[in-house]
Formats: sequence, structure tokens, C-alpha cells
Amino acid sequence: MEKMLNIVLFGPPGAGKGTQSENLINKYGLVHLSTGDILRTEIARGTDLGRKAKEIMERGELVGDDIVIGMIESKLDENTGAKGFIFDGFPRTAAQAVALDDLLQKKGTGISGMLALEVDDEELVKRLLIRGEASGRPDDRNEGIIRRRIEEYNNKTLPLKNYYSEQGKFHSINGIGSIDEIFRLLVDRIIFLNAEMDLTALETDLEHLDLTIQDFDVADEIAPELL
Ligand code: B4P
Repeated sequence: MEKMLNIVLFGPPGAGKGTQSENLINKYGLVHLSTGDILRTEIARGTDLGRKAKEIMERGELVGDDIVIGMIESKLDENTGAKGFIFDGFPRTAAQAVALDDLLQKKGTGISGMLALEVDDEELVKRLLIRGEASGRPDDRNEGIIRRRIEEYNNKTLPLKNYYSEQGKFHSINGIGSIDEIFRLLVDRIIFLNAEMDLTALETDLEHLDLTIQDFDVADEIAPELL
């Protein structure tokens, strides 16, 4: 199995996940999976799923786990030869995080690390209202709905920090500053993640080599004429 770089880009609404994902896919050639973008495409197409998701998103709430997990599963199946994935806005609940680990494990891979963009609430509200004016995105145009999204994040998504910390995969990144400065912080972390994965692969190879040498020693004792 080839090494895959699978990153969870984490952070509250407006933290810069979508913005930084674009820079990261350009640099690393990873497949970008944004559940927010996929849902907005479904809404634009007027599919059944889109109609269901529209109302929930416009209230600033999270779409059901079954729907988003199913979406991610089919996207993983469509991209079997990928060098890796950036998960942007997914997972957002504990059930989604467990499902993602299961899906990746079935494919012989896993999450390399969670990179969490940390930004305070007032800055988030400011950024999203500015985007709302320019894009007309309904969930970005009303301060009450933006605050509802931040509340959903604090209640249902923030606990995932612990889930990834317990696996030694949580990395905090200061999300305030210029887009270029934050990108450099993310790249530094990815260099670290890549080195960590190379080291683990080397350790596995060494363990295997050690076993092979031991096998030779045993064979030498039992039947020296065979060697
Ligand atoms: P998403 O599409 O994931 O959107 P988001 O969290 O609102 O924004 P994002 O974080 O990507 O925005 P960015 O910082 O790039 O979710 C929308 C909705 O979809 C959710 O509320 C939910 O209903 C539903 N949904 C999605 N995934 C789901 C899931 N897994 N489960 C259940 N429901 C789900 O950009 C924000 C703005 O800040 C931009 O205008 C950008 O230009 C600006 N900005 C970025 N970096 C900046 C910086 N350093 N300085 C100043 N401004 C910056």
C-alpha cells in the first residue's frame, strides 16, 4: 500500500478551511472533499437530498450524519487512486469521525493528522458577514444564523479535538493572520506529518527485517544445509 496523506482540516465556520484547502490541493495534489460544497451542489441541482439539506443549512444546523457519511463514502469510492484527501468540514460529529476511520481502515489507510484552525468568534462573524455580502450565501447573511452555526460547532464538532488528540493526531494552527502566513504554518505541519509517516513505515520495515533475520537463524539451526 502506498503512503497516503489524509488530512482533516478542522475549524469553526469561517475559520479558513475552504480557503486553505484550495492552496493545499494545488501544492500536494490531494483530492478535496468538502461536504459543504457537495451539499451546495445538491441544492443547486434541486435533488431530493439538496431539498432536504437546504432548510437545515439555512437554519445554521448540521445535516444528518447518515446523509453526509453516505456522500463521503461514495466520493472515496470514486477516487481510488488518490495520493490522499483533504477532508474539509468533515467530520463534524463523533459519529462522522468514527465512520471516517472505519471507511479509511477498509481501504488500508487512515487519517494522517487533524490540522485545526483556531479563530475567535468575533473574527468569524466578521468574516462570514463580509462573505455573505459578496456571495449572497443565505447562511452567511444573518448574524443570528452565523452564531447558531458557531454554537452547533461548539456543541457537536469541538469535542472531536479530544477524539483526535487521544490518537496523537491533533495539531493546533493559529488561524488569524494573512492567508499566506497561515498556509506556511499548515505546510510546516504537513512536513512534520510526512516525516512521522516515513518514520513509522521505516520502523515497520525494520521489524519485518528483524523477523526475516530471525527466520534465517532458526532455519540455520534446523537445517544448515538448506542455507
Ligand atoms: P461549510 O461549507 O463547511 O462552510 P463553513 O464552515 O461555513 O465555511 P469555511 O470554514 O469553509 O469557510 P472559509 O473559512 O474558507 O458548511 C456549511 C454548512 O453545510 C454547515 O453549516 C452545515 O449545515 C452543512 N454541513 C457541511 N458539512 C457538514 C457535515 N459534515 N455534517 C453536517 N452538516 C454539514 O471562509 C470564510 C471566509 O473567511 C471567506 O470569505 C474567506 O475569504 C475569509 N477568510 C479565510 N481566511 C481568512 C483570513 N486568514 N483572514 C481573513 N479572512 C479570511
